[in-house]
Amino acid sequence: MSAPLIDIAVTRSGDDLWLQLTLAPELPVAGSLHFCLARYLDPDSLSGATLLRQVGSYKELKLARLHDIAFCCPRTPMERYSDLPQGFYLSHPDAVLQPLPVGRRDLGLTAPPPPPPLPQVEPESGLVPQPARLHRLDGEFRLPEQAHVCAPALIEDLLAHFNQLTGLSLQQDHDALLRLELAPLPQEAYRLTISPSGIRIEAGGRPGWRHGLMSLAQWVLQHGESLPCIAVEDAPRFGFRGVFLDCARHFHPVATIKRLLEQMALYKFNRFHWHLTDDEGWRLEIKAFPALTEVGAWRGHGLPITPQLSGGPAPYGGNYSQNEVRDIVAHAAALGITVIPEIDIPGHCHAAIKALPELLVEPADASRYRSVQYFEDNVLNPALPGTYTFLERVLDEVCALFPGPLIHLGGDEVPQGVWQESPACQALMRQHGYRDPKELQGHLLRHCQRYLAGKGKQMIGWEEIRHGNKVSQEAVVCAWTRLEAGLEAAAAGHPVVMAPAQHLYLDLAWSRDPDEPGLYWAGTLDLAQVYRCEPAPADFPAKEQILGVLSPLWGELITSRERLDYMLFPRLLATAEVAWSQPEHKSWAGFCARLPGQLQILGKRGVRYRPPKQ
Ligand code: TNX
Repeated sequence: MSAPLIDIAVTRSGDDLWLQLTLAPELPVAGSLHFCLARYLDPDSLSGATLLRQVGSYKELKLARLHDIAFCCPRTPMERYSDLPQGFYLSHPDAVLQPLPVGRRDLGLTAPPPPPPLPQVEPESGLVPQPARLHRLDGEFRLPEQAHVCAPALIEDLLAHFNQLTGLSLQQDHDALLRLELAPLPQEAYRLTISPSGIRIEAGGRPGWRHGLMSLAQWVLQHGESLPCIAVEDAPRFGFRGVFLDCARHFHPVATIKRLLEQMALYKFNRFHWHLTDDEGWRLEIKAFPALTEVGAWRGHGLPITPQLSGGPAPYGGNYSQNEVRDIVAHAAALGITVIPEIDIPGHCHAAIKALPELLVEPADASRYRSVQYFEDNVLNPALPGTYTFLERVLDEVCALFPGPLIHLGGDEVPQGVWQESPACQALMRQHGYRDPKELQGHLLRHCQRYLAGKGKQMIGWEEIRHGNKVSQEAVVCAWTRLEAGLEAAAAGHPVVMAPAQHLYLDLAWSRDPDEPGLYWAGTLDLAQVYRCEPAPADFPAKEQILGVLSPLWGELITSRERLDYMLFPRLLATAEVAWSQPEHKSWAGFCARLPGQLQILGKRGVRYRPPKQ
């Protein structure tokens, strides 16, 4: 570690937060100090420097020959170490950049009392998610490393994944010990029987066989070659069992995504919601607009997109080429997973706007707004022809790349005040008799919904796509602020995916311990809280509108694969059970008993899960 050059101290005054930054005496205090902090810095409160720029989490302060700087972030708590500012550097007038290692970081926090421990239960081998029925049978079956499998169809790819997970080398051939058979069962249902004479998996086709093989893989990974005999009958509660990964805030390489897809298949997830664009980065290659990734995928000192989040002067970013996307889509398909791409519009578009200002900016627009994450130029303008050119060309390529039926268009967190001083928007509102600027959002999304429909695709979006009341009922709504938003959308006739932050946002911190990284705007999330999620209450009349559940991992703090594993596991196992198992088959104590066996599987596969301590 290099010697610290900056100290940070944090104090609270009522609801407000004050930060003091102390630069080491040997530093020349001329030029600018740059850092990232996901809070709004009140410019009027600043002493010891002046604010030059504030864009999202990025701040640039002009130094005033003083070593002590202080400022206030109104009404925003700072309750854990992952909230602290990061990526400090100085830029001097002669353009030299100097990273500043941080020393003392004083949050003045005391750890809260530890949460209740997990229930004391005898560990037992089992499956996650819990199947509808699992009976122990007498005897054992020895599965040799090189057994044969017979099936009424080619299943080499299913076996390849099974072999990769278990380390066995099963092959499709005659004289089989493992038989896959067709049976008149629903899509994803399966029966798995391990008897002393062999193994049989019955299903209506590949989805069911795959799930049966995944259950078998979990059994093999817990028992080795001598498998206790069992009979499993199983079928999912929901058809939509999704995991969401934000690759915009921090970029994750293709290998990390493939690895996540493999873990998802092991726990019977079947939808991967891929968040590809946001304020801090545009990750998808679009041939019609190379600038989207050449400019929009990179942030750093002196670039059109400033440093963000974890910050620092060096260029940071990356994008997925269309070939890489096809590779990921094919890998997912082979694992029974459909990829749902998200192009987040009209808000969360800072990176796109910086990449294509000539198409996306109306020079005469004098509207003033600030997004939840402190961007002041991150919303597309629904009255500009360029917006439609941009979206249609992007959607053309997105639809060609992603064969699944659903395309996610975001729709979330459009800030107040946007469009109000835009002459083009005012004219559009007059033309259509719109009274509320929210109708402009509906206007744009309805256009996109129809455009997608013309290509045989269905729109899906966050709960705010209902704002302005223009998008039709066919649009799938993802409820995120609270469960009730999903129930309301379902009652209004939309198909709904439940992703209530209070239960399923895996970017939330595990506990109130200030050392636990994570966000906490919707509380903290221990394993029990995830497990308790009930996405379709028994007495809710429009239950059939609820397609299933989605567990999001937003990426503001996901700077590495280790952090990704830590936030996801083992919480994702609880989500898997929420998505797959009928409420009457769920049991918190039962889940805790099956957990040690599963953690062993994760450990063997190199997953850096958070050891359960609640
Ligand atoms: C809300 S959920 C957001 C994201 C953030 C997330 C952090 C949603 C549709 N929008 O932009 O990353 O909270 O938890």
